[in-house]
Amino acid sequence: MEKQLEVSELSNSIRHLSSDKVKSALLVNTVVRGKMSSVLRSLKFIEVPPVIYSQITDPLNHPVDDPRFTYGGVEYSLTKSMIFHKQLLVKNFPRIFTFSPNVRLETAEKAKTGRHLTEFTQLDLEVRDATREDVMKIAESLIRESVLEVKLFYPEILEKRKNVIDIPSAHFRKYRYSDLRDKYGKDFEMETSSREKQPFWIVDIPLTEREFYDREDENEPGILKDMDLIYPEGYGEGISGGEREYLPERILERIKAKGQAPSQFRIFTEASSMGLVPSAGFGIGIERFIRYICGYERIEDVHPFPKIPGESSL
Ligand code: ASN
Repeated sequence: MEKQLEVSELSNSIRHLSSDKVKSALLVNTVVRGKMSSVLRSLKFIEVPPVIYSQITDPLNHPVDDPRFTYGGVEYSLTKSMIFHKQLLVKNFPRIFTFSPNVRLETAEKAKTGRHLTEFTQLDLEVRDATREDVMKIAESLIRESVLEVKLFYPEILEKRKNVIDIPSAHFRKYRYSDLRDKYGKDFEMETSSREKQPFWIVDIPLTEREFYDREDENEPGILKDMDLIYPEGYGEGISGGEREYLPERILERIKAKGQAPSQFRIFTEASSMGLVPSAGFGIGIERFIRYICGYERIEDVHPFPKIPGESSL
């Protein structure tokens, strides 16, 4: 018999969904999603529907269980990110966004970080002919405008979040990946996150640390034109994105360089030979952003039905 929620776990789950923390988080969630949509609409983005399952999805750069199922004799995965669908769409629709539900069955030890849910939503966007710097500006304005909106509607939620209220109107600081790693060693990301007071960018991430689809810098082989946004005060990573590889022969090379089987990405590589366009984009994890705004220790307090790595959930 497969495991099911125990009665005590069920009553904890029911208690959790009516907690004050979840209530505040849902208020912030409503404001943030509304504001992000309206900022993007004003920038002439169109909203596309999410893809929940597909024959192709993001391979990610770290191991997770891959929930697959067969339907009509065809094997599908649940979406880990809509990166490939964004690259296909952006050819016809130059500015797109979607609130994309993702499932990533992380290993149980990820529960310790306080920032991993195995089911979450990212606001995923892509812009045709854009540079990394163009989309970084969009991300900064989404964050700033959302915080201002939360402050307007629910100032009491931000009462103890002085650093959030002070989010700068100028650009966030930018660090090169190699500089931080040289200075702080292996755990540089969390180390810097704990030291900083404001969100900051990490740029120029090495090719070995990322998926095959981010574009290599022509002037700096081995380094990608990509970025992560890291929240301060130890909240960790909140956005990742970059410029994309769009040339079919280079996509294939990059898949092979990662030691991945090209057959796994056949649909995408075939689609790429029908013509992709240059683009840049990113995804911002909604629950992580709300956790940072609300100042919660653990991400599960953001969601009424949190899926915690390794745990049985409602
Ligand atoms: N959404 C991210 C991007 O656009 C990819 C990801 O979530 N892994 O780069």
